[in-house]
Amino acid sequence: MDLLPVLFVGLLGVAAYFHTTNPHMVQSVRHIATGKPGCLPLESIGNVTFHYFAGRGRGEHIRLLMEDGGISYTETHYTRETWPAAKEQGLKSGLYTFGQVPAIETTSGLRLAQSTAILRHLSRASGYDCDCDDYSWCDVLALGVEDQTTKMGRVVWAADLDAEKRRTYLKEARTWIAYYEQHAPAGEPAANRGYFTSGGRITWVDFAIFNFLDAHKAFAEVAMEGDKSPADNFMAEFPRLSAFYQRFSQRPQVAAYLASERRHPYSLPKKS
Ligand SMILES: N[C@@H](CCC(=O)N[C@@H](CS)C(=O)NCC(=O)O)C(=O)O
Repeated sequence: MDLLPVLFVGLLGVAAYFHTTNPHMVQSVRHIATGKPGCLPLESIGNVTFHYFAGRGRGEHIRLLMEDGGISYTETHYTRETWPAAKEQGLKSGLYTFGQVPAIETTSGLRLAQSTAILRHLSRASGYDCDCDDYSWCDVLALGVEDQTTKMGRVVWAADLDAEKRRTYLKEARTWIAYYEQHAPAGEPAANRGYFTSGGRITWVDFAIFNFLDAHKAFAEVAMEGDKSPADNFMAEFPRLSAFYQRFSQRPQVAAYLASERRHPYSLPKKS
């Protein structure tokens, strides 16, 4: 019996086994195939229609990632007036799974709701996906952002929001922000090239964390009736996060977007 084909098939079997079980191998093969790093890279997703309101809110980290990643997108810019009909239509078509936005549609045929799911999915197509080793850690960091964002939302949207309530919220939010300070890149030059995961490159969680800090900063600084005291400069208490914030905002595409007219100004919800 000729042993060569047997040996060849055996080797193929061993390679296939490692290919499907070793995350490093899987990731390397996918990197070669798509040209993109990360655990689950995707081919291009085409152009994106971004369904959201004409405001920052839960859409801003997604916009930042699309801007930095060169994903071309158009927006719906819903308002209080246009939203009810859009909601009805989005529910009917199934695009708004829970009758809410953000949601995206892509020319490659993808339809997706939920801001974190959208951010994670777009990251796979733009090379910002986390490495397989960091996959769950990225979820931990992003879900922590989500938890505190929900708490902030309750304060920001409360009908009785005033300067005192803002002060109290920001005082309490420091506990949560401090957890991110502990995990922020440190050292000189900053470890991990200044980003939150171990791979030495930017990933989608950096967008979520930057936006989380930026939303708190904007809330702390926005003018509020009857508040003459200086803005709460909470970021000064977090040196690693401040360095991360600076570094992130200086990324060329991010800096261009932050200074552009495409960026919606920050404003508190109107009291009706
Ligand atoms: N967990 C969702 C929350 C989405 C959400 O609360 N969307 C709000 C705007 S920020 C919305 O669509 N509100 C209008 C409505 O519920 O009718 C996400 O992160 O996408």
